[in-house]
Amino acid sequence: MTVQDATVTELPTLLPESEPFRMLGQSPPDSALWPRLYTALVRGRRYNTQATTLTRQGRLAVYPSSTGQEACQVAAALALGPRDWLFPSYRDTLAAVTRGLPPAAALGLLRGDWHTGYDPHAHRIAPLCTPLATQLPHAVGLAHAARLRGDDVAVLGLVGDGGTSEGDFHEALNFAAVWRAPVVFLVQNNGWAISVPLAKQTAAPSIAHKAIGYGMPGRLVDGNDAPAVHHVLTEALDRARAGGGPTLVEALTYRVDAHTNADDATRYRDDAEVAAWRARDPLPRLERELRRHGLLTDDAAEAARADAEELAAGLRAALGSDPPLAPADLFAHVYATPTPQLREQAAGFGGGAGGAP
Ligand SMILES: Cc1ncc(C[n+]2csc(CCOP(=O)(O)OP(=O)(O)O)c2C)c(N)n1
Ligand SMILES: [Mg+2]
Repeated sequence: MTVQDATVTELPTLLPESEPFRMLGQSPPDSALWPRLYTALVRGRRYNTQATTLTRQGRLAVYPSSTGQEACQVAAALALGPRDWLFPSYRDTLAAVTRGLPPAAALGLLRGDWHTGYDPHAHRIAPLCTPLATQLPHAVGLAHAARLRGDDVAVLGLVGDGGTSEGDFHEALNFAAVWRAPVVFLVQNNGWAISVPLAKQTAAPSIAHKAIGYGMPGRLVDGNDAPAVHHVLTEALDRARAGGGPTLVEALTYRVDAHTNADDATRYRDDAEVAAWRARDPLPRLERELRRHGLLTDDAAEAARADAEELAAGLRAALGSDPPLAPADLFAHVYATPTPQLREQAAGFGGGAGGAP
């Protein structure tokens, strides 16, 4: 086969959709999965509002809310099998919680703890990653190692639209395709990288199109349609596990809140834009569809709300008390063999000779 033949015969299967893939209002509902997605969305929305409130009370240092993006978060978590791995960014605490991480543990890092706050191996969730896109080469490495060992594991790496401009994104996708690593990349394209709009980030027709250059399929999906995101990710993860290699998925969504509680989004975006996206809120969209098909009763909706309130109360209780701290930890893990200066400082600190904070 010549290069030209390959282009003609294989490109159509690689090209992403021109319109985002959707299921709400278009596909018959899955009566087991869709209500499950709904309950997770209700919990997710409450988790986001509660965590943001905790920043205002000084109980949490910072919180990058995923309000508006919950469909991506819960669909990502629920598409993974128990043996799979999740590689989240700082905005993906909700995906981690939906995967089963205790809600307060997911906030350890954002609370200012010096370590991740949970055991990544126990939960198969890598540490929430703040340096943009650096989680992706790690995701590929784990996926490639699993494949070499013959482990039946797929890996899902999450990244934002801004993160796709990083070298790590390129390196991760390039190696993933060359090695046919069992990894799926989910770009949550929320249109903004803090105050930088997508138009200043890339001139590509879509982020999903970038897949073609790496030699993997690209999918474009409505990121506010939880069943659609779940469907596309499940398909890609199954393909990865079956040895079919990586997939790049772009989910179109919107961050309704500011970048974090420390950001003022009114300085760079219009209220009209936010209002337009609020009208596409993933939660009422799924709720309407479930009710239309008789898959959600008032009692079930109330039970979901009560469950979400319980989650929020648990979070308040967990973050309302100060964690026990060992001040000498400041000196641990700095060097394998502490320097004389560190030893001196540690001794002064312990003795209270001007070293105490
Ligand atoms: C390597 C690196 N450069 C810069 C930053 C500062 N920074 C933090 S968030 C952010 C914007 C990221 O936008 P995007 O990838 O779209 O994710 P979103 O916040 O929208 O979820 C930037 C530039 C960083 N964390 N890491
Ligand atoms: Mg973004």
